[in-house]
Amino acid sequence: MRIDRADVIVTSPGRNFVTLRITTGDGVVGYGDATLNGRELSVAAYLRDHVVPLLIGRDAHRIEDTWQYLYRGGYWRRGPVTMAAIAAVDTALWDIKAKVAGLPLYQLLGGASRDRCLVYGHASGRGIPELTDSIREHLDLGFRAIRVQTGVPGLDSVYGVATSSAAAVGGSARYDYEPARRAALPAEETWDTRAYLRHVPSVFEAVRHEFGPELILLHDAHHRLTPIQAARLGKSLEPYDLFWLEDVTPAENPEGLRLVREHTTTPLAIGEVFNTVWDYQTLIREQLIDYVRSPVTHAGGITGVRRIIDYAAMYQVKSGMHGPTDVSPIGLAAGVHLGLAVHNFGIQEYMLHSAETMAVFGPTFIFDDGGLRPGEEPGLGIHFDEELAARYPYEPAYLPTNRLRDGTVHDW
Ligand code: KDG
Ligand code: MG
Repeated sequence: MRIDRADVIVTSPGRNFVTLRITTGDGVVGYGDATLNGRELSVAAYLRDHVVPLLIGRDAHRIEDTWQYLYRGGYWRRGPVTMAAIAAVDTALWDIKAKVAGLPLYQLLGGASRDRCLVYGHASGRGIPELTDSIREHLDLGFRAIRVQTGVPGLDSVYGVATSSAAAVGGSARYDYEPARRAALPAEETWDTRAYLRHVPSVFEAVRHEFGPELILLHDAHHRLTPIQAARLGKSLEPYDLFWLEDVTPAENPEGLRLVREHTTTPLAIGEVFNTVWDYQTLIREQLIDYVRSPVTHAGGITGVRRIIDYAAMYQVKSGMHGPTDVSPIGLAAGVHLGLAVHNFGIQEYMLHSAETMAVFGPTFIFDDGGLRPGEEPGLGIHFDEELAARYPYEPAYLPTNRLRDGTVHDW
């Protein structure tokens, strides 16, 4: 079964997405997600100019060989652009293989290990009353696990906090947080670590007081702390029993998590910006983390992320795949198939795509009972509407940047 065509589609139904469509000689079509938030066109060019020509004529069934060929054969390994491009090829080939087999993809990955993948949604508020409303709205939607982010007194805008509440937006519009803003240049935010560290424990105290001990709560520190600051945060949040505390320190310093681990029993998640199993080697082997965050889209596809999750399993570390709106419904569907199959699934992030996005991608996954199920159609379960996609051309959009009060650039 030879690959006949591979096409890169950039569409922007509310936000930008990069999709790879692979077509075999006998007309089987597979889709993969290659969206890299704020750097979309770099992956589109990498695919179009350097990967698509290598795919034509290859056997579509040779997924592992194609993965190794693109990974090792490129010489310039790893990195977000390369690994998002490989992810798209890998996902599209798994989609094709499952369609040819006449089975939903999770069946080829070993079959279901559970009924559904538990998901967490994003609640946020500029202050506690808005946050409380947002948590209630998520509970009404059926979420059983909720990420909590709030404004910090003295800071105008903070990562993870929606600028308008559900009541203000209404209808089918998304009201949770969308980090990339459509503009020619990135927005700049101001950050104050001391103000943040003082404020966050009081937020979780208020949330536990209002919602009780059962509700599953998570929090994302978004790479901004030093190890000792992260240790203090983890310790101060212990009374509120978090499911996880995410990305406390930047990705470049994995050893820093040793210090964090020595000081706190709050579970730690990391890895949404990691691309390969090797990025996790120290963290998993030394049991410095509890959840691996790589999604299929950014770490080499089903093949790459399966390697990470299988390695993590040896150390009782579980999956917690990234699922923001910048992972397209294709990437999310792939994560749900994989999550349903692996034994050491932990939780899946589910940030809800807009109605426009869902209309373009047509995913068959089902959200019910606090979890996602992939559906039973052969393949990934994606009905991509190319005519509709063409009506939404690319628009520049960037993630914000961050500066300390004295003007120093800080991790965002
Ligand atoms: O593109 C970057 C976002 O996906 C990221 O900021 C979201 O941290 C994030 C999360 O946990 O969803
Ligand atoms: Mg995160």
